[in-house]
Amino acid sequence: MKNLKKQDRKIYNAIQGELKRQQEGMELIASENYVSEAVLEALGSIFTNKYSEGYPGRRYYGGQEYTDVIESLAISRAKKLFRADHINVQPHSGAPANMIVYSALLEPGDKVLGMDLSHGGHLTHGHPVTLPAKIYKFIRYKTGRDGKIDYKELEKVAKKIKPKIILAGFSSYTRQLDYKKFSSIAKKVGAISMIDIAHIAGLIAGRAISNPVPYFDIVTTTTHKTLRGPRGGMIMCRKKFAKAIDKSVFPGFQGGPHMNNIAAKAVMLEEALEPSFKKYARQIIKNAKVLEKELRKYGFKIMFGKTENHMVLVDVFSSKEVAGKEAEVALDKVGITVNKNVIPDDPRSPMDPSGLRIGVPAVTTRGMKEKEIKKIAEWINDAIENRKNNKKLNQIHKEVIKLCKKFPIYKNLK
Ligand code: DSN
Repeated sequence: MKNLKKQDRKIYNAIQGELKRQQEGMELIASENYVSEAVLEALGSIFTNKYSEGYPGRRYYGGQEYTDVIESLAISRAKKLFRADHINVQPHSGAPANMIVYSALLEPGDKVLGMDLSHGGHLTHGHPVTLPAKIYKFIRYKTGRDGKIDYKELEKVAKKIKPKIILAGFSSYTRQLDYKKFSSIAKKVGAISMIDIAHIAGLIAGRAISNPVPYFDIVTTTTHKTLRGPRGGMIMCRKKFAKAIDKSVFPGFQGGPHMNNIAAKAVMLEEALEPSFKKYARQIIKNAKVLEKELRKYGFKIMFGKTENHMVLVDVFSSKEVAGKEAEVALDKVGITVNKNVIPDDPRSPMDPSGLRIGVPAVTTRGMKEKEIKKIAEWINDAIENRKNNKKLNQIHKEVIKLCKKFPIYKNLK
């Protein structure tokens, strides 16, 4: 970064600080990951200079011979990976991808049945503070005492309210979804079936969990979580929805696609087709299960019964008598990054909820396995229990940095 260093020292210094934070920190935010240096190079490429409204072979401006190459490659690689009929790789991220789908398929006031936020759903699945919830009518389903979605209740509600879309998917739910049930309930009530796989796309791509694409009419995802690509979104759909989705992306919702980002998505998709990505995806699940087992041993209450994906949600308030926010701050002090999170029907406020969401995709990318995960669980427990003991926190922090240095993320970045 010699040009940046010379021209804009303040930004350069912040990037260097962030690099050190990422290298020396234990990243356990379930939605974060580290892209490869090849993905970074594509993202930082001169494709950022180009406007290319439209789609390969039918753009509005000239000079598209290379943008068409990269977007076509991204599409064909994504199709191979997810076996989808149609894919749009232009959405800027997950929230716009969901909004694009709603506006393609719904009229204002139409009903959507989606998962409740505190039960693991996402803000864009109908939380009242969001724009979609102001335009469409969201009715939200929940999980039962056993941590599973109550599909009988879901069917009953669907029959009663007749939603236009039944939406599956989550951002803090840890169990595998029953794709067949979602799809058959949607068919029974004449709804469009949609799933948001943002969190688990990498596990699906790596065949560590089964592929929902054959069961759903519409699939949205981000590209930067378990999939380990640049920040971005994608929409997959059955042929019959392709035209409506493409029109809703452009000109309906977005302007020029971010071609540097699409180039980086294409690089990530090729990486995800490699056999090593399958190993990565399987290791994520092994690591998450070890984390669950260890945290349980230390007395943490595990939500939803268990984990079947890349993360664990714990009720830290009832387990350790510490609020989510305070636990998050204590862990930050030892270089372990997690996020406070609501638990089902949380009695506490969303700004200071009862839970912590802890995910392993990023540490798994570094090469950490069961042995390191056991140590991480021990540090999480120690840091929370000794949150008022600065000496102990400093000692844990030193050990965290030492382990992170053994698993470097970027060997060539300076
Ligand atoms: N912020 C992402 C997550 O952490 O799940 C999704 O919005």
